[in-house]
Amino acid sequence: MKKNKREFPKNFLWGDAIAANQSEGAYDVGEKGLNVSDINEYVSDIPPEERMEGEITSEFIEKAVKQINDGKIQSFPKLRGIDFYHTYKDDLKLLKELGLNTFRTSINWSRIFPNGIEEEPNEAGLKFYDQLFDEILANGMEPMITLSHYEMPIYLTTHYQGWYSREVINHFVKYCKAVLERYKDKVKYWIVVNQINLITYESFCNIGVTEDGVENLMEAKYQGLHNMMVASAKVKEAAQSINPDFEIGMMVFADKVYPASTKPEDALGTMLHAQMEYFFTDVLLRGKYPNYAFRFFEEQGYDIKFYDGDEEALKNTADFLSFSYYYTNLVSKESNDNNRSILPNPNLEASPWGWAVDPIGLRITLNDYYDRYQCPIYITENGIGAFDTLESDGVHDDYRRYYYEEHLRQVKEAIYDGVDVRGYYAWGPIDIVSCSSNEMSKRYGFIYVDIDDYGNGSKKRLKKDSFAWFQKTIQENGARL
Ligand code: BGP
Repeated sequence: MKKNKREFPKNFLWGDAIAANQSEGAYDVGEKGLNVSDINEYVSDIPPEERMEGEITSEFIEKAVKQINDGKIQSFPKLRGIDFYHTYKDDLKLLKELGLNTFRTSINWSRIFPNGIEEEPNEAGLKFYDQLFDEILANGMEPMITLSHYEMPIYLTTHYQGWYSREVINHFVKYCKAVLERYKDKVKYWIVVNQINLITYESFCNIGVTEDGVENLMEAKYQGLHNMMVASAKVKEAAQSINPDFEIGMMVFADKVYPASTKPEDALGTMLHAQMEYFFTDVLLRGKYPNYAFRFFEEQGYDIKFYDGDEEALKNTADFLSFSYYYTNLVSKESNDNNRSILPNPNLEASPWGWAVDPIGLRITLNDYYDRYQCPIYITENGIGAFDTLESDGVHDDYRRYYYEEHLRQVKEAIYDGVDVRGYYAWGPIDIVSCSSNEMSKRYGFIYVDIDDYGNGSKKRLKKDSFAWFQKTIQENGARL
């Protein structure tokens, strides 16, 4: 009888992930345009658990753009990031020392097409990524590159309503073709859209739809997501003819939920919630809308328009599934009725931002996805954001080591279960600006970066205690986990 191995495969990808918009800074260098993340403001006087991106109006966008153009940039941390645009050589050296054999980042769409609508790509932007990818490769890491990680040019949101507009599909495909062609000999692994399923929060950065001029915002967002999925499938088709060896992946935020009680009604609510999370993986990995989605849209009163050629385009399915995993939640019948919201799990500890720590949930998630799709899986984000304290003798982040140890143990269990996990990317190896709360204080790195929420600090990099632990874990290929 065949036996599954309780060990990480020899060619396992040990990686770390960041995104251009949270790290590069240099917002006005090389003719870059502003993007959807650049205008995210850091607001200090709200509690951590409420610091999640809400809806954004065009009034807010106009005000933010004006402030930025007037040079009042202090409260927009993503304009600064950690200055990775200028420090990437030294930062990558540290990541090489950490022992990574792969590194994930994104191409900042607005560096390549500053407004999104130009005919030709911006050479200065293309050159930057030539140098960055060369450096990643020179440090012995396989690049895994995200084409869209919340970096849509802001112009496409103010003039087109983001992904709600069909024209944005063409602009996105044009951008993707330009970079796939340019980097075809440097990058093999691509993720088309980061966390494509985020519809309730981080949704402006994901979909770029504002409340203005749309009758029903949720319907417009689902239409935007439909357009994004069609675009993703078109990019897959184009990529295949640019380089047949490309591996083109899709990515979701793994929103694992458990029933809030043993009541069958809550189990049903959980199933319905999970279905509309699977919706995105079902479409992009199976090539068509699942039947349950039609009932959901009908009951919500959303009319999602399919255009000529959409059904055919969606048949270009992704080569692999990748997901981010941070926490799990509970669902009851009522919470699901009430706009599919989620409830905290009293059995789990949560971070100050309310993200429940649930390593076992990662094993369950891996098995669920693999049972459903039977395709290669990459965990492209997993990590814990914390308030780290810089002491005179360093940052003692035992909680981070504990988090990774427990989660990686569950990855190993899933491998023993027979799941085809090909890679694991910790989020993020080096402190960067938080995606959802736009602060530096929510730190994820194995490397501390001396910058505060307002951009003050020496920018110095310093290894935290968890650095040595992760380095050893990679060296041993996870043998001691
Ligand atoms: C995901 C995003 C990342 C990242 C991570 C952690 O949603 O893809 O960009 O930042 O979450 O989130 P946060 O930075 O909000 O803690």
